[in-house]
Amino acid sequence: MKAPVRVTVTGAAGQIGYALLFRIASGDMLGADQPVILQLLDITPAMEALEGVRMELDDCAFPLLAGITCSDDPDIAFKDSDYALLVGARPRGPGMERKDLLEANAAIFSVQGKAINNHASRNIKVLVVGNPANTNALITQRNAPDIDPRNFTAMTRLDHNRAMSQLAQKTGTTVNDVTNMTIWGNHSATQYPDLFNAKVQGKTATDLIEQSWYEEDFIPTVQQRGAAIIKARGASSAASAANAAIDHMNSWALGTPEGDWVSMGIYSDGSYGIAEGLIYSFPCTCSDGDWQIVQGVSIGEFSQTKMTASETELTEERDAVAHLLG
Ligand code: NAX
Repeated sequence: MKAPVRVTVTGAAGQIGYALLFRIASGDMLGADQPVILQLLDITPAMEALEGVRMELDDCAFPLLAGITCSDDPDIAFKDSDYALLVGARPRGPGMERKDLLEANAAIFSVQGKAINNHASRNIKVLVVGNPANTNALITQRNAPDIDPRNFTAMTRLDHNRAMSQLAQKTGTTVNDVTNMTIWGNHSATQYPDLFNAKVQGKTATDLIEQSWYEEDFIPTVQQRGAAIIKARGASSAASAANAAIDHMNSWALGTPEGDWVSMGIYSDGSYGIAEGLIYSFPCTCSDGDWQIVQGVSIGEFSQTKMTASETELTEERDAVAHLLG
């Protein structure tokens, strides 16, 4: 058995946390041979609820769970952390403008970035789930200057998985037949799910569906799926978001299958003309615990317009929180 690794989860007392922690502890994220120590962070008023989650984790008697700490102090929760899933965020309150939301979250993620910089493993892999995920990841990264910017990522895997299911259902196949899906850009309504490069049983997806379905049905369905779930369930997606976080970390740590790729919000190196330093979702392959942007994906005019619109939105978000970027 390997030595345990430390996994920090923030917002651990929330609904995504509840769907996430048990799967990390059972080995779904890092494999059945990798023990984990969970370092759970939430805010002070949530400590009692978090204690209840800890009791339930204990009661599962997970063989891979080598320890649990609960804290409201980021300096403790990020100590020597090898993996961090930043789920806790400030939700949009009544009357709150988008700028207020960005600012409230920027304050949280700048504190956590500093705690990571000061206390975490130098090789920590960070996934930001809490919204606005890409910009929160940017703020975290910029406040952790001693850590490689490649180690900070944002989650677009839920959008990726949603797009795979929608395409499989439309083409009468299963998700096992769908490969090479890409979500470009921001985890927001400007995200662009790309079917020109996606494949179904090895065939180009856009050859199998009508352009009108793609533009009028598929793209809005994927972009608005979160809102549809809130409307139906009366609460935002939790189990599927937790599942996507598990998938993201699993791909990053253990690799992607030959010939396929995944979508990850990562530090742009300028590939595809996207401004360097933005956290932008690209098609990525992973191996040896590292990601690479897939190069040479074909981009037509339709794709380019949508990719640029999402880049513009991310640039505006970045500029709105410029004073907190460290
Ligand atoms: P909940 O409100 O159920 O839980 C959030 C938890 O975070 C609470 O326990 C709260 O006390 C805690 N928290 C707040 N501020 C904190 C801080 N400074 N430090 C530590 N913990 C803190 O929300 P939940 O449904 O779990 O969603 C969490 C976040 O995920 C939200 O920002 C949500 O918008 C985002 N999502 C992101 C998705 C993605 O694809 N990237 C999809 C799902 C989800 O909507």
